Amino acid sequence: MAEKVQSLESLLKSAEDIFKQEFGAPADIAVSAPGRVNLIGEHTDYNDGFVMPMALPLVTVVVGRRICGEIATVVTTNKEVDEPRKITIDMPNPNALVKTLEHTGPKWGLYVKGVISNYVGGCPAGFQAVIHTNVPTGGGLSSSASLEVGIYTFLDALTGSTSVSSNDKALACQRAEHQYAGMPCGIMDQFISVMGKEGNALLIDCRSMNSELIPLDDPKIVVLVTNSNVKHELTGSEYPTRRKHCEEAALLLKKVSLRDANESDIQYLKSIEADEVLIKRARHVVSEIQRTVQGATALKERNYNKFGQLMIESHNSLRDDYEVSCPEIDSLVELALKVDGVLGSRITGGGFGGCTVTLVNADAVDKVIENINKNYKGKATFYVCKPSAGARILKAYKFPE
Ligand code: GAF
Repeated sequence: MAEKVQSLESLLKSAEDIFKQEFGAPADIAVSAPGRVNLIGEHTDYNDGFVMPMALPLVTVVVGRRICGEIATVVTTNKEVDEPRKITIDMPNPNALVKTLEHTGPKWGLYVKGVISNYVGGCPAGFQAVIHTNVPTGGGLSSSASLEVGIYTFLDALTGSTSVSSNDKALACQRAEHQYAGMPCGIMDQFISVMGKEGNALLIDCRSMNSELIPLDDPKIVVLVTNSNVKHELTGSEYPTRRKHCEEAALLLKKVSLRDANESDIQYLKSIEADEVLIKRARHVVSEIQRTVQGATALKERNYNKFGQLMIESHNSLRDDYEVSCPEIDSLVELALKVDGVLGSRITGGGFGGCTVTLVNADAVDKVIENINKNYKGKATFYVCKPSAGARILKAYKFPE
């Protein structure tokens, strides 16, 4: 059986109850920000390429209230993160040019501090907040971006700020992750968490930051997310290395980024006997950008067989050329593809564990789950997901116009 995703209303109610117990007063602000699953376009965002994620019904909720003074007290209910799960932050002086906060404390708190110090809306004062989430931690579904975007949206609700564009909001959250978590991520995860729309995937051009809604609301088709529940601790070191390989390949080709490369550039790399690893990385990125653009057309035409085929090619390229898969994930993809009615399946997110995404006819979902439960060596978790909304303010102060 797929997991029953806790509704936003029920998640919000629990968060508000916990806030009241913790701080002895009701929360008067509430926001939510989703995790994401990427349908196609993996490791292309930091190459200025295209990606096509959708926002998930799995969300991070932040509830709280403003208080007098310059101290923020933030509690997370997530049992999977480091302790302490309650931190206090001296809010940066709103007039200071540089709002750097100390890089100390638990990692989840660094995301919070990163967003506060990169916030470009109004002047956040002191506050109390509870963070409550059902996005699996470290499962490749962007729990970090949903936390960053959740905190940013909370600060918007706290200050009444509406002055910043969605792109700038996503960029501020990306800077928070670069500076405070040391993860040189692309823009995909923050962008979709801000901009997701119900019933649609989003084709994002990571160079121009323009995006196009791609309807994905056919009741006969299901997006099944399968969590391998494994996390090989490689993402931290391997992700920056992949990024470096891409930059090196682009440099050899005298291109701004691999977005500007094509198949003849791969032939050129071979002809100058460039390092085999760089050739493989570049081949993945060049072909994945093409697949993503083709995938968007296929989805618009409701050509799910074509889209599924592109997903399979994407997975093979990520496994063989980009080398970011792992045996558990490969096994989940193979087990899904064995079932009639499965259109495509692939690894999703940064890699080295986490989740797969499978496009499947609605009447075959149970058989996929059954086949995986029977044959997968570990314990998988399943989510049947509909494209959902981006970050939202659920409850706010009334600010004068
Ligand atoms: C992680 C990163 F945060 C994204 O920016 C993206 O590069 C993804 O890995 C791979 O497509 O989620």
